[in-house]
Amino acid sequence: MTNNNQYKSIFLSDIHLGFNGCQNKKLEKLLINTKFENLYLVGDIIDFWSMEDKFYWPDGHQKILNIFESKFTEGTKVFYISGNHDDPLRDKSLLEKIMLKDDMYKKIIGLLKKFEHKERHNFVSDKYGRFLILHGDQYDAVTSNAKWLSKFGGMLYDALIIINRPMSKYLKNLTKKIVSGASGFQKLVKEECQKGNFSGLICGHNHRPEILKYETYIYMNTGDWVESCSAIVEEMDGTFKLIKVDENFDINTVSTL
Ligand SMILES: [Mn+2]
Repeated sequence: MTNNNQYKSIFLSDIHLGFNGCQNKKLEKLLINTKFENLYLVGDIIDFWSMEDKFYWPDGHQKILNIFESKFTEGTKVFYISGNHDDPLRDKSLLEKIMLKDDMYKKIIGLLKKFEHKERHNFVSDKYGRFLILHGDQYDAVTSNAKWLSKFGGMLYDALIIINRPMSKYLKNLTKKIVSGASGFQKLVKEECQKGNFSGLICGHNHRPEILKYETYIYMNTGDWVESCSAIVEEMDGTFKLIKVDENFDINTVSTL
């Protein structure tokens, strides 16, 4: 543990529960050792795409949802901001269709329905002002225009992660590069902030954890729980930190804002 373990807010994305590459044990360690008033789930928490290809739902993955539920019962505010892999949560008819397929889906979705759901959330930080929270796939032209290509990239990645981790990391970056192209992401962040009068953006999606400043705009990416095992936290004094659970299950601070 780095310092104290009481946070105002914690931001998690790309957990990919339901995918066998998810490092749920490390996340469990973080969750049971920290307290927080607000929990922001920034998309791709459940990997419905992977579960559709091959149904997978071990107890350890259910346990993560149970921890979220008990934190909620104890008074933590939980905001679920949907991503592309949990897109049934964006579409009622898709959600109803999926619930008919397996009772486990019913159980999972029933639990998630307790939380507040949205695709974009306005977050106010005492120290830095207004932030836009969204998953990030909204900026990924190919994901919305041709879901199959992005899905293919995902499948390729899922297959490779089992064979070779460093290689899969390289390929993930490569497929993301093809998918998102040189989209001028920083320009996009700036435009989005100017449009909505935000100080910055908090997202996930590309599995690259970072805290960046572009001109006066702040960009924070929570990373993922497949490879980086990282989260963004807001301290009680308003400081933001990027934290990471390492191979020894120790929690370290990577960068601070
Ligand atoms: Mn995503």
